Amino acid sequence: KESRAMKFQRQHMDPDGPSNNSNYCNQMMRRRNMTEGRCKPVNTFVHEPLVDVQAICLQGNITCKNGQPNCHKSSSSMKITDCRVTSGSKYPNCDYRTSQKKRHIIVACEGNPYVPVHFDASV
Ligand code: PAP
Repeated sequence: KESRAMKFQRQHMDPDGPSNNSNYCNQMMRRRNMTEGRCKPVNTFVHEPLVDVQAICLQGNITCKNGQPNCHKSSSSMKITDCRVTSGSKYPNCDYRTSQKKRHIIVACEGNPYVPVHFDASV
C-alpha cells in the first residue's frame, strides 16, 4: 500500500518540472493519477529538491486549515504550479488551469521520520 509520505510525493513533488507549457496540469494531474474516479479539484506541484521540501518539517509548528497543529511553513519561497479544474471540465475529461508561482508553502508532517504528508496552502 502507498504510504502517506509516498502519496505526498506522487501528488505534490516535481523537482525537475515544470515543462514550460499551459498543458502542464492536464498532463501531470493525469500522469500522477489524480483524475481517476473524479477530477481532483485543486492541487499544487512543488519544483524544488525533495530534501528542501522535507526540511520544511523542521520549521516551527503552525495551525493547519483543519485545526491540527502539525503544519510547517517554508522559510524561503519555492517554485510551485497550482492546478485548478476549470468550470467547464467534465469527468472523465479533466481540464485544468495551470499557474506558476513563487510562494512560501505550508505542509503538514507526520511520522518517524517526520515527513510531509499533506499540502495545506501557499502564501
Ligand atoms: P493533499 O491534502 O496533500 O492534497 P490528500 O490526498 O488529501 O492530499 O492526503 C492528505 C493526507 O494527509 C491524508 O491522509 P490519507 O491519505 O490517509 O487520507 C490526511 O489525513 C493527512 N494529514 C495529516 N495531517 C493533516 C492535516 N493537518 N491536514 C490535512 N490532512 C492531514
